[in-house]
Formats: sequence, structure tokens, C-alpha cells
Amino acid sequence: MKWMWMVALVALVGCKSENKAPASAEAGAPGAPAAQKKLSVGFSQVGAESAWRTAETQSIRGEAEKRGVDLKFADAQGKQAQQIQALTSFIAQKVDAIVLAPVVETGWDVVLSQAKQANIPVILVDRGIKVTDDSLYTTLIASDFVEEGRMAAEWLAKQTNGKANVYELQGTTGAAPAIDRKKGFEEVLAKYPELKIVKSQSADFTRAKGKEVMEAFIKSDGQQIQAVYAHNDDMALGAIQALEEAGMKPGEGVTVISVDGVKGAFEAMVAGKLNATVECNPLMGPLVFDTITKVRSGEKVEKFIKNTDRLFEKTNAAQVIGSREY
Ligand code: GZL
Repeated sequence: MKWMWMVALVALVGCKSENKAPASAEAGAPGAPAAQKKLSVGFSQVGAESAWRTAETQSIRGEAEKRGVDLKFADAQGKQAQQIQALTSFIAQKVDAIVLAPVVETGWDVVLSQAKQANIPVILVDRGIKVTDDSLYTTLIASDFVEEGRMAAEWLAKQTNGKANVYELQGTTGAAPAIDRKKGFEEVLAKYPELKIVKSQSADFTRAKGKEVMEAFIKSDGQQIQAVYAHNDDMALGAIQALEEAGMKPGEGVTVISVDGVKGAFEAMVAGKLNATVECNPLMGPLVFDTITKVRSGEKVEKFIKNTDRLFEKTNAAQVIGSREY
């Protein structure tokens, strides 16, 4: 009988020890499992050229902070060479993932091949790239810029009954949004022979250059200007300033449409100076880190994760401005 108690006692002790980690693995003891390593992500950002870009940066950096991600942030001031330098550094630091907002479409094959060799997944945000081998990046999270250009042109055609002299402010030369917003806009204009782009020039997505280029358009063509199509709100706001300084009436005599949907655009629509803007959502932070988690767990992700965009007009701007998040 006594032996039975002994057996029960041993079993109890043995079972408890099964549940407890071996002494050597006690937290803090030598050989203890390493504390959960922080996810480390390298983020190469284009720069800070527009309100949209600032909103995108804040969304990604804010989400990294919230999730306790070790985010290495590099602002390239609009220079591809600086982005390539940043990516090379991230690879040397053996980050777990790279997030890249590529300033232009081409010139990425070499550095992305190095990331692939280092087995570091690359998540593209907001702008696409042209590479010989699309396995060099895992996915692109962005809007469809061609569709944004189509939406802007269809709205303008309706607004002008298909007849106007259009002056176009293009984004950064070689950048996917500049190439594709132009492509989509022109695709629709082909259906309206009297809706014509009279002059088109890059203003690099900035407000200052948008004002400068518009001043030159006004100097050469003045009252002939009936409509302005700007590839982003910042350039549109610069153009609006130039038109007002020339005594012209943006939003009334001159129809102005742009893309992004930043707060400044809604304020200009409420003031009646901007007619419409096509939203291009920059708040990608949560989706970026959810996607990195999926990729690291081996889950398959779409090659193109498309943001949805809506068009807003000055007629409905006042109702929605209060709920805008950027
Ligand atoms: C679009 C983004 C563009 C914005 C501009 O995804 O790349 O760059 O439209 C920004 O405001 O400068």
C-alpha cells in the first residue's frame, strides 16, 4: 500500500516538473530563450515634397511605433541614389523586411537583387517600379494611378461639356504616378476632341513649382487657360495662388482638378477655388505591417494590393472635410 503512495508522489512531482521549464531555461538564466526579438524594418521614403507624402510617412512611422517595430527610416530628399544607399545599408544591417516608396520607376534591379540574395522581402508602397524580374519585390501597395487619371478626365469632360483648353501640371519626371496619371487622363481625352491639353510641364509634385509653372503658363497664354489638371493637390494649390495673383478666378472661370485629397484641397474646395480632387489614400501604415506579418509567416500575398480612390467635388467638400483623416 505504502508503495502506491510513493508512486503517486513521484508522478505528482514528475508531472509538475513537466509543466515547469527546466531550471536552466528560467528567464534570465544563461541559455534562457532570447527575449522576443523586435521586428526590424528599413523604410526608404521619397522625401517630404507634399502634404500627401507627410501623411504617408506619419501613417507608417506611427504604426511602427504602435506595434513596437524597430523602424529604420531614411528620407531620400527626392534622390534615387540616396534611396539605393539606404537600401544597401538596410541589407547590411540584416533587417527583416524593407519598405520602399520608389521615387522613380527604373534603376532598382541591382539593389533589389542584393535584397533578394539576402533573403529580405521588399514591400513597395505608393509607387510601382519597372524591373526585369518581378520576384525582386514581394508586393506593391498603391492606388491605380491610370484609373485616377481616367476619373479626373471623365469628371472634367462632364464639367466642361467636353470642350476646354487644359493646362497640365505633371508630377516628378519618371515617377509612376506622373506617368500613369497622364496616361489615364489622355486615354479619356481621346474621346473628346475639343478637350485638349494645350501645355504640359512637370512641377515635381511641389506647391512652389506648381505656382512657378502656372505663372509661366499665364504669362504666355493668359485668358486662354480654361482648365488646370494637376497630378497632385500641392501643385494645384500653387497654381491657384498664381491664378488669383493674376486676377483670374480659379474654381469658377478656370476649372481646377487635382489628385490626392489632402486637407488643403478640401479647404480650397470649400473656399470655391478648387473644383474637384481624386483621393489617393496615403494611410497605408496598418496594411504595410499586416502584409509584412503575412509574408514572414509564409502566407501568399497579392502582387498588387490596390487602394480604392473616390472623387470629391466642391459641392460635397463641406460635408466631408470634418471626417478627413489626412
Ligand atoms: C502617390 C504619390 C504621389 C502623390 C504626391 O502615391 O506617390 O507623390 O500623389 C506625392 O503628392 O508627392
